[in-house]
Amino acid sequence: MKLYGIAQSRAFRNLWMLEELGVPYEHVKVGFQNMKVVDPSLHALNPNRKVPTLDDGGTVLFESLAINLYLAEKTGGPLKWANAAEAGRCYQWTLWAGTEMEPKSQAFGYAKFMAPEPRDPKAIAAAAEAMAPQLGVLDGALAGKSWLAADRFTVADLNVAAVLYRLLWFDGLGAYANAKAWMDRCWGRPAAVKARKMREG
Ligand SMILES: N[C@@H](CCC(=O)N[C@@H](CS)C(=O)NCC(=O)O)C(=O)O
Repeated sequence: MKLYGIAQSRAFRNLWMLEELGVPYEHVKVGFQNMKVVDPSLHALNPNRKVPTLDDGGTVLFESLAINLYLAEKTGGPLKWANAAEAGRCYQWTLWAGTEMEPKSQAFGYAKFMAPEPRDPKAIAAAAEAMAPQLGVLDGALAGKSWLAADRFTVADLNVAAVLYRLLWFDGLGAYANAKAWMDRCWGRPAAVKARKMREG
């Protein structure tokens, strides 16, 4: 199994998943030039010309969060749904992460870490404020619960937490006590710590 994409890209989400599952894989560290992937071998695999891309013995997939659902389905174990209701919640939270949350968390990450310097504190505050509805939903879903889709950590938790990576540097997360405690649980896992080391050094 080959995973294409440097750890500083969304491939990070799949590195975390692969480390959770403990399956053997080859990490092909395809990077960027001016924010574009220029490696022709990647272009041949993925018409979007983006990372991550997974090649599992000829099963070639793009979309980081879908790759994690595939890895859960293929490998099984506690990160996979155990019944239809858990499956529904894993798909629900994964799609929520990609559609409702990611545009907001990406905007926050851009304002805080990637916008040209000097970075505008007002833009950072506005991006943080824009996340409030979604963080409220997440916080409410976690009231009285440790995990999103089941009574254990699953791919749903991993996909949502991974989309919230930049919020590890969001001071305001403390206002959402359930979500903050859940983030701490997710990111305290040994596989998460290992994936962060790959990304952050
Ligand atoms: N929705 C896709 C987004 C993939 C994506 O935008 N990847 C970035 C790196 S994190 C990329 O390859 N960008 C190159 C480009 O936009 O040309 C996913 O989650 O996998």
